[in-house]
Amino acid sequence: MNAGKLICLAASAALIAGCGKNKNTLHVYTWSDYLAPEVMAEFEKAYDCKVVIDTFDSNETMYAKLKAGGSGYDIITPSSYFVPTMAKENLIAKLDQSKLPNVAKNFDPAFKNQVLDTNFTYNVPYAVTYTGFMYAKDKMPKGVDVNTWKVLENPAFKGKVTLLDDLREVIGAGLMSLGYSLNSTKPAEIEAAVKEVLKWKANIRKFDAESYKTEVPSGATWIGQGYSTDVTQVIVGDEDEGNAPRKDIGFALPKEGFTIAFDEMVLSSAAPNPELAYAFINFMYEGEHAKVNMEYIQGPMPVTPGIDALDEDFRKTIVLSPETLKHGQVLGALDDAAQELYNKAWDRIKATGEK
Ligand code: N2P
Repeated sequence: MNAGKLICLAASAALIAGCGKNKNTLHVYTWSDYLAPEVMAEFEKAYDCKVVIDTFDSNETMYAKLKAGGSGYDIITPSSYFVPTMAKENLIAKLDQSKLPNVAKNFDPAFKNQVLDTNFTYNVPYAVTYTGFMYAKDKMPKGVDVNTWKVLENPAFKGKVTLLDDLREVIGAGLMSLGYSLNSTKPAEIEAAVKEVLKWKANIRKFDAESYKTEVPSGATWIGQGYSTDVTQVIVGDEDEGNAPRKDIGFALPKEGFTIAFDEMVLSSAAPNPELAYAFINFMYEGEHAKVNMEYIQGPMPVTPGIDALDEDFRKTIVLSPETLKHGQVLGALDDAAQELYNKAWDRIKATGEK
């Protein structure tokens, strides 16, 4: 018997399950480029387990997969506004806060007004992203202001724009461009937002939530509606991956308003391994783990000791100032009637032909 086996036999029943080929596995379903590999490796070491990550590119894709019975996931990270829908459908379980001491201890109240449910009934805030434009600086014609949604109607960008394949982000952009609330439920405003987006359509190559990350850097796309974390990852580069920093890429937050959306760690009601899932959420709220994770995702997690440990210049880049945040709007949940209006509006935007 080797030493490893001996240690296993001496360990608790829970840990024995983690030995050898029957290793405990934690299945996480999340957005791409959104968990630091080194933090995952630490977790695997600490809990003698394996973390398996599957990714989705929109809340709708994630939801459709879960509804179709595709589960086996322990932790999922929907955006805040999507949590009530998942709870109503019994896809996720209420959280036992007593199993999450680090969350109670370390949640940073400075982020409170960006989080929808601060009771954390089903959700523990993971990270926040801001939606704006990733753009190629050298492709911007002289005098063009990219800090406005109106840039999308400029004929100079014909075929050179991508928007997210995400109905709340795109209809929300139309609403904010017109000075309405990101969360408007007024039919006339939603109708006006559809018209606004259709005005942009001549410039739009496609609706896609992933391709801008490579296409803006390659020059195929000049402006891509995108998430702050993804854009900053490209601008900063990643030495380990052989990606040089890209000073020629910019990120702009439109002055009429931009989306603030937290993604939440939620526990699947069908989680094969809930205890390991709790351990994971708690682990992510340790200061050092949060710090390393933020350095990888290039966005803030609401974990006070993690934020405090960041290099000051980096902290200033990812934690937006109150002045900048004033122009942001938190993406909120919709009731069924409003959701129906948005779904219909989205179908019209996606359908070809209508201008
Ligand atoms: C993907 C980040 C997506 C965040 N890297 C969506 N809120």
